This record gives sequence, structure tokens and C-alpha cells, in this order.
Amino acid sequence: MNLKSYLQKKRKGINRKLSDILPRPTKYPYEIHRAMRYSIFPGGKRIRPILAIASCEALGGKEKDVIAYACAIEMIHTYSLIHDDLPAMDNDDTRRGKPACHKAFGEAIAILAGDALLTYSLQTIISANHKNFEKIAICLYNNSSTTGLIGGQVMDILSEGKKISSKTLNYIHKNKTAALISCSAEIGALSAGANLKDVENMRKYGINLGMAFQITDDILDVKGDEKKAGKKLRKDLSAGKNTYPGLHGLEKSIHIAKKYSREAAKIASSYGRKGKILTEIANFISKRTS
Ligand code: GRG
Repeated sequence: MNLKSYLQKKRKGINRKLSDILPRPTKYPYEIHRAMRYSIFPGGKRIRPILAIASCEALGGKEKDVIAYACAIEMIHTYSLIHDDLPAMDNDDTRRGKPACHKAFGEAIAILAGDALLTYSLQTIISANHKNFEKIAICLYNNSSTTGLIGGQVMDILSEGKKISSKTLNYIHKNKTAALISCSAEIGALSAGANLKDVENMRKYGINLGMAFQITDDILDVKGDEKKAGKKLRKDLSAGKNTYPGLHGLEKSIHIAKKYSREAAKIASSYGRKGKILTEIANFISKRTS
């Protein structure tokens, strides 16, 4: 199966499972369940849950072993997007091609929808009751907490409008973005019952992939569709955002993104045919255009 068909197929399965797990919009209190579903569907690229599945499959597991965890990761990712869009944080009006949750439901419900998705992620992990569920929970919440996603977000906010070192920018990118991507690949390995070496390899694969992903995201803001990029770049500059091209220049940023991408592909390709999809994802990540 080629990468495009693989991604499409996995996205469908993930959306089906998310819809099964999350409370129906007809369940009382309706507004919060509608807001959660509004932000989760139709969703974005679903790169994190797809990675969890691809890593599980590369290590001999099956989609059914990991799908619940993959959904829990997407819930955490979506909660972080809802909160990031709030006026107190990035103050974005749109997300995933439609009004941001706080624009559609108001700030209070948006905060609660983010909180509820975070809470549901834990319920989902516990209910799945996998033999490795404690390790999976520790991995997911370490990487989402102040030692991961939240830590990166805090440093990003505190660095706004300041000139920061490349060490600080790497800390932000590693924690805000690469941590959740890396733990997706790691959780895939844990769900497959992989050995310590393979779990560690998937963690390293994910860190490299996550860095390539975020630096490419920074680059796309500069290089992408001229109109959109111009608008976004102006917004980033006015908000004093710190980005790779801002600190290292465009050419060097492209070079570094490719380096991370190559390193991820090298790890994945050491798994031969089984690592094919992970290798293709790594090769694609720094070439993506959206
Ligand atoms: C509020 C705790 C907290 C964290 C917010 C996610 C986030 C941290 C900020 C959003 C802004 C941003 C550029 C984050 C970097 C990570 C990133 C590129 C998120 C977008 O991920 P995609 O492109 O989104 O995978 P989709 O919509 O495709 O799922």
C-alpha cells in the first residue's frame, strides 16, 4: 500500500474509533459534547495517531492493539489546539479551516472542552486495559505535561517578543511539538509489546520526526502560499514569535529539517520492509506543503 492510501485508510479508522469513544452530541449536557466533537471532527492530518499505529505495526502489533491509545493522543493534541487558540494564548479565530472552538462556543465552553478531552484521554487509556497500559499512560502524560507539551508551551509564551538562544528554541520545539509526536511512536511500540531497544528506537525516531515537523511548519509559514504566509508571518512577527527561520535563516532551517528527517528515516529503514511506512513518513515530513 502506498503512503497516501495508508494515511487515508488509517484516518478513517481513527475517526470511526474517536466517534465511538466520545460522548454523542445528544448526550446531556449537550453543549460540551458538541464542542468536543466540533474540535475533533473532521480534524486535521491525524499524524500522531497514525504514527502510533504505524509504529505498532512495524513492530509486529495490530491496529486493534493501539487504536484506543492513538485516539487518546489525538484527544490531547486537540485539547492543546483548543487552548492554544484562546485569547489568553495565541488568540486565533480559526482552526482546521473553521472558527476556533472559542469562537463557535465561547471561551468558557472552549476551556472546558479542552479539559474534557484531556480527561477523556485518561478514561480511554484506562478502559483499554492493555498489559502495558501503565507504561503507556506514563509515556503519554510525561510527554503532555510540564516535562513535555505544557513545558514547551510555557517557554514559548515566556519567550514571546524576546531574542532567545538556539538552545531555548530547541527546548520549545522539542517539548511543544516533538514530545507528543515522539510519544506517539513510542506508544505504538509499547502497544506491540516491543523490547526496550525497539521502544527506545521509536522514541528517537519520533523526536527526529517531531523536530523535522516543527521546523518545516516554521518554514511553511515563510515559504508557503504567498498571501497566507505573508499574513501569518506578519502575525508571528507582530506577536514576537520565535521560529527557526527567524533565528537561523531560511536556508539553514531547510538544511536542519532535512537532517532530522534523514535521521528519522535511517532509524525506520533499519526495520526493513516492516519499517517502510515509517520511513516514507520521515521522508515526506520535510517535503510537505501543508
Ligand atoms: C495549550 C498546553 C497547550 C499547548 C499548545 C499545540 C500547541 C501547544 C500550539 C499550537 C501552535 C503550534 C504551531 C504548535 C506546534 C505544533 C503544531 C505544528 C501543531 C499543529 O499540529 P498539526 O499540524 O495539526 O498536526 P492538525 O490540525 O493537522 O492536527
